[in-house]
Amino acid sequence: MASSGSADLVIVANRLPVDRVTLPDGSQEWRPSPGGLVSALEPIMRANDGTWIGWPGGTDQGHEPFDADGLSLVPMSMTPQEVEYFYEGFANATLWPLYHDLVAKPSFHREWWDAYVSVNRRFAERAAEVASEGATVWVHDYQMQLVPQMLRELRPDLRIGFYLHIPFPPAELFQQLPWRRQILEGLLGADLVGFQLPGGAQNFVRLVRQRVGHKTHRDLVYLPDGRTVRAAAFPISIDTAGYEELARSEQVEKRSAEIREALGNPRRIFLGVDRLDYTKGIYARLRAFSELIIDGHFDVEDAVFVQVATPSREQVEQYRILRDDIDRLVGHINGDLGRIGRPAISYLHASYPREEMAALYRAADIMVVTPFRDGMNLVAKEYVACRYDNDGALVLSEFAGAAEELRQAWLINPYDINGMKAALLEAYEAEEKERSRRMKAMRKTIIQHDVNAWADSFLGELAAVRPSHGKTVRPAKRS
Ligand code: GDG
Repeated sequence: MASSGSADLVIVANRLPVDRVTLPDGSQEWRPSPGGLVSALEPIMRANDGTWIGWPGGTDQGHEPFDADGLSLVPMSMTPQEVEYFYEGFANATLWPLYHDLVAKPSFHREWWDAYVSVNRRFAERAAEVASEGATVWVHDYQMQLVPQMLRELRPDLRIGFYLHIPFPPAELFQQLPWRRQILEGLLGADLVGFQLPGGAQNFVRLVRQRVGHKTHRDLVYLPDGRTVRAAAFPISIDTAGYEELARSEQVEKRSAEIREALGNPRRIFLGVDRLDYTKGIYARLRAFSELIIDGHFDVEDAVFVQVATPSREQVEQYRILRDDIDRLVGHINGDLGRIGRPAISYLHASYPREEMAALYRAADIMVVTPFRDGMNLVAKEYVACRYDNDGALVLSEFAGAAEELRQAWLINPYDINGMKAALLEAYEAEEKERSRRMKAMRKTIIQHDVNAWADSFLGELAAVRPSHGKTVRPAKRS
């Protein structure tokens, strides 16, 4: 057994919650990249002397552990070849499309798999070094699926949880993976395996029974060594109160009015916010919107579409192809339908601060979220959190995890362009009373199920899986 460190709670994720940025004078510093996950885990990290292990991006070597704002961070280096084989390759060109219903074709390469194994091993070894005796280690997402088993072999004293942020595919698709058994065994190193939806947990248990041959009963897997692994759904959420507070700020209110003004004060503003990813259905939604103009339902004076597409995974070929496709489509639509000073689509290929996102959510009358497959989709929840006025309409794909909770959205099938057009038009024409009825109900859901409830529920269940084992994670002190 490796000698133990001092952290009672260890988070293992592909990325650290900070980015390495180069300043104008050439010097470098760490800058927090505050996402939902960090704000959810931060209070628990503080209450438990937690440590976060992850890659800070880039290929600099020899990073040292450091503290940022009281959080203890352990940066993991990657070589250029690991970035290519492990990150861009196996994680984002094999697993990502395979786990998203084959929206794109996954590539299988043996040397990518080898890099996946060795990077997972390095992360597991580092976690084994920093975790204290009986500590809790929470491993995150599809890039790290072998870590639970590798870590268990090094440190059987640990309580290990794993959470998958993306969908877990049905057996019919997962079966294609040449290394399917290794991935299942990797995950079985955890005491609790968490998924966004019950369907993902069921797919996993069924595959374990069929492919690994372990006995299972409902959400439990019985291993030959006497351990029990539980697989269950923990739908992730957002810092609802934090978003609402931001949305209510004077600065955001002012900026949201400026955005409407800059767009020419149209009657309705449609909005899309996504990483530029082929799973998000950006192309189909822009086509649907443009066809509503062509069909004469409204004009560019009545309605415009703002699409924020945050740059993502730009070294991966399918993402470059997607970017070109969207560039061409937007050019085409604006060329055909726009007027001077009035493009039909305002397309922004950029990343913005959180305040700007909140201002956009405030300015948008119709939020359009149309993924072909999405684990949850936090954008949908963020929009609802910002609509404290109980106004605004959400058009949401049935294939986003969020659709299981946000039942009052205008639900659509993104493969059905006519159906999507009909829903966009309905949302466009909806009376205030109807919008408010739906928004109120959705707000109630996300106020109750926020990201703190998510983290508490996962860690609570993890402690319950093996109650007699390990230390108990102290609850966060929240105001
Ligand atoms: C994965 C799963 C699951 C986007 N552009 C900017 C920006 N964002 C923020 C959004 C939101 C987050 O990024 C995106 O989260 P999503 O959930 O929508 O999608 P993925 O990135 O694919 O996330 C997904 C999630 O993990 C969590 O488990 O829901 O299904 O695919 O928070 O606001 N934020 C800022 N500027 C931007 O330009 N500040």
